[in-house]
Amino acid sequence: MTNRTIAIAAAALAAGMGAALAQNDGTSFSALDTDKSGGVSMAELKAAGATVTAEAFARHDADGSGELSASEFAAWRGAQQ
Ligand SMILES: [Ca+2]
Repeated sequence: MTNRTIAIAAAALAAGMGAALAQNDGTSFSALDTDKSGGVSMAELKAAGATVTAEAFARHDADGSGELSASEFAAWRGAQQ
């Protein structure tokens, strides 16, 4: 492997890592649903560093499932802004 090849490989690796970080920046529903249950639990929100109270979580957990569905999550995110 030439030095140039190594540099290209390193750049590709860095780009790949950037994409991985972007997917896991804690802002998307799928990134927050770390156990892929189809819902975001209070624990998953807190693990991502979100500030959420039990009261606010319960208010947005419209069906009382204990997790925010994609639509419940969208409503919660909307209320954060
Ligand atoms: Ca989940």
